[in-house]
Amino acid sequence: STIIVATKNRGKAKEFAAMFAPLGIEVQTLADYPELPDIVEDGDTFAANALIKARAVVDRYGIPALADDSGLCVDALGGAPGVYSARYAGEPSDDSANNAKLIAELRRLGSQAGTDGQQPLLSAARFVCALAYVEPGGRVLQAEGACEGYIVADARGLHGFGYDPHFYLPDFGATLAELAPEDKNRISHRAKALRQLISFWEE
Ligand code: ITT
Ligand code: NA
Repeated sequence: STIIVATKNRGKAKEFAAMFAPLGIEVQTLADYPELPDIVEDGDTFAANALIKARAVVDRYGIPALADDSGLCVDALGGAPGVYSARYAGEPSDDSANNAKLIAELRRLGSQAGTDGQQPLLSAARFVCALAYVEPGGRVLQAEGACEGYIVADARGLHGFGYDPHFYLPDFGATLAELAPEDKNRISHRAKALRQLISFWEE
């Protein structure tokens, strides 16, 4: 079978494709539906934005859709960039500009949250992922997952996307971008949210 994930983010698309593959589910994304107008994500929460994105696809095409709204919440920044993670450094969204702004803000504040071995940690942080699955009849399933870690100044690793090179996991002694994709897809905010969603599906 096939599922439509209402995303234009290639990093997310790749992770969903990998996580759904063992279930025999193929992923389509908005790249396969280019005529859909840009969706205005003006919700206050990840959950609200995920619902907005899923509903836009259901309303337009009359097919079930899954949407992911996610981002990085940094303690020393009072939870920022949060729902603004994609456009932290302005629009259009640009991962390297967002990462540069994140580190510049933490440096400006002189933020420190200790060290892990030799690795200086700038702040505790978490990734959050909200998922919304909406059916044409109106049935809605929502799930959420988080992944705890620390922000580090030096970018490390080539896997993943977005803020991954600056997101350090003490348990692995590595950033999310240094983990093999299959490891990220076991422990990430997105993986946790998807496992929860699947458990709701099975009920
Ligand atoms: P869609 O709305 O089309 O899905 P988007 O990139 O605009 O794509 P969001 O509004 O949910 O998606 O913004 C999420 C931002 O948070 C994204 O730009 C990433 O930089 C960051 N992010 C989310 N999950 C991440 C992850 O697993 N690793 C690194 N950064 C992540
Ligand atoms: Na968003």
